[in-house]
Amino acid sequence: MSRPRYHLAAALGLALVLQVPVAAADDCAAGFQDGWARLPPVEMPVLGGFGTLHNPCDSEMVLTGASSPDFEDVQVHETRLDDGMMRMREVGSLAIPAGGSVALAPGALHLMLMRPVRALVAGDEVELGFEFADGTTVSARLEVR
Ligand SMILES: [Cu+2]
Repeated sequence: MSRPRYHLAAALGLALVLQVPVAAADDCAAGFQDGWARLPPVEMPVLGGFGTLHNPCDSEMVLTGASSPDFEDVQVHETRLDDGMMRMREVGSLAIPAGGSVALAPGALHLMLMRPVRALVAGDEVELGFEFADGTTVSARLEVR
């Protein structure tokens, strides 16, 4: 009975290894973790998207945009307190320092997932592709909550 368990552990271990960003200079890539999307409290065609962007590389990475097959449009937004009002505005690009990370969180920097192409309920997963200034892309999954 221990053999199947060993194989399962090996498979899980491999899956974990594959999710760790490779820090080698040649194929260094950004990563995105703990992704989730928040259903609006009232029926609106927009969800907030959150998670943490990681840059394990030796140089700054600049996020230039994101897209999703599950939404007609995805924007990167920041939330600012402006004359006592919380306002959001689109951010054209977002720098992630070398070896650093940037959190996308409610009330701060976030993704605006606009006009879902299908009805979404809590527990669904949506796909996202981040695009960086160096031409690389990083795909991610966000859990709908
Ligand atoms: Cu927004």
